[in-house]
Amino acid sequence: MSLRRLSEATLGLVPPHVERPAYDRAAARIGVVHFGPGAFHRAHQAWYFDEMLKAGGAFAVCGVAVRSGDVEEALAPQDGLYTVAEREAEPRMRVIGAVTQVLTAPRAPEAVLARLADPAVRIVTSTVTEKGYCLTSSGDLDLDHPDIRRDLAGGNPPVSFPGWLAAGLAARRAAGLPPFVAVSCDNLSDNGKRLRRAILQLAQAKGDRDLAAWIEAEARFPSTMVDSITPATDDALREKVRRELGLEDAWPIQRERFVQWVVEDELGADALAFADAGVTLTHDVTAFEKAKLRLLNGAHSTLAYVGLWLGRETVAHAMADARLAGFVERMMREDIAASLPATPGLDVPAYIGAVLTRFRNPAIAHKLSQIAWDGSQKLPFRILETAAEALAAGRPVERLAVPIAAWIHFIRARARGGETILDPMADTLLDLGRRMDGDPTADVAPVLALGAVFPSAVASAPVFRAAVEAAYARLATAPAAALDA
Ligand code: CS2
Repeated sequence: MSLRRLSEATLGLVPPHVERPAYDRAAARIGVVHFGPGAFHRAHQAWYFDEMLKAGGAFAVCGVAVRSGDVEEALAPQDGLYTVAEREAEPRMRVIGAVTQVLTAPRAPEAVLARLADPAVRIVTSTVTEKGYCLTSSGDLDLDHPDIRRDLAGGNPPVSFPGWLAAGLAARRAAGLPPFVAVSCDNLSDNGKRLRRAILQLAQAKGDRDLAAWIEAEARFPSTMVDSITPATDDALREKVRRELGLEDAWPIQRERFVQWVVEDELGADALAFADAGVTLTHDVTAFEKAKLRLLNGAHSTLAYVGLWLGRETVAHAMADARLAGFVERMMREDIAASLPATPGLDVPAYIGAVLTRFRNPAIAHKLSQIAWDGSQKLPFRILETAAEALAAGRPVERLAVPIAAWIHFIRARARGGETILDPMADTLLDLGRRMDGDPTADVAPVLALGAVFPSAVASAPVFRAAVEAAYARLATAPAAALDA
């Protein structure tokens, strides 16, 4: 029997044990534009905005997909409604109502621009992943990036995320409005500073000095740390939600119950609403960002590449391998923790314990292959910054070299299997992978030479190279023993 679809019209049919918006959605004005309304946004920021709406706040969200129309197609027939399923021993579901509009930028560019220039819009959040910022490895805007080139050569409508943000700010300036606050929610260290630099460089490269000066003087780009483990939606989840709601939801989201958002305190009048919804506002977000990126995401990427090499499928499955779990824990407690400054309010050993417990959550099937996407974009923030600091301080890098060695094996295995890699550098990586023959020196050198991934201080350090080669060799011949380091 085909079920009715979740929407405003069927919301009343949602069973009482599933929380649903009790506020007046029609009266909620859009105060936030969000770029990249994928699973993570809907699990995280949209949930926080739902909390704010519940408390009487005014932050309905307009989601803007920069490229694909998938989200609009799934959510428009549902009036923006979707389910968040918390996967825990005691599961819970909630229908989120905060997203009241979804636009696909290439289909409706004028509507996107109008939203960005709407006086009621005060905040623009983003989850466009690392690659969406179009940066070089040194953190500058990549002026050779094809999307940035298009935006510089006319760019109407823009194609890149920085292009959209700059166009939105230009439209506000032209209309005599204050800028929106741009809140990056991606896993990049100093995400706010990086975004600001990218937008300023874009305005300058366009020759618009007045816009650049205005942005520099007026616009705020708080940095943030975002956290909630959100495995990709699968059919099993759709089925679960269907049974629980008695309605069809084309794109429900699943995540763990834990959710955290730390935002640099630059939100002005809106800070209170955020704080009331459980957002931590701080003047020192860097320490939280670093801890999360290096410990949680660094451990995640390590579990992904080493775990896949050992034939494991999910994070919990990888954590069930005592040797691998022990290795990751030592890496976190000894190597990564040493790179984190003491910060009031951040108990690093306790944080590590909590992260490891979250990784073991048996109710979550978080695929290692999902975490393995975009290694070229993720590893610099997750592992290589830690390695660079360890090298500079004379600390050991043997363990930090293991995820890099496992990534190289991953590239080689995918290339040999004729498979693809989800990564903006896939062509280059697969090309290297096809030439690898298992010899550590020959296989490792061209990967470390990828300047877009490896900072030169890391690539040129003989101890790091030797450590990656040794780990690469050990993973091939005695994988379990490689983890005893
Ligand atoms: C993961 C993250 O897919 C990945 O690379 O490491 O998405 C991770 O689950 C989140 O950052 C947790 O907040």
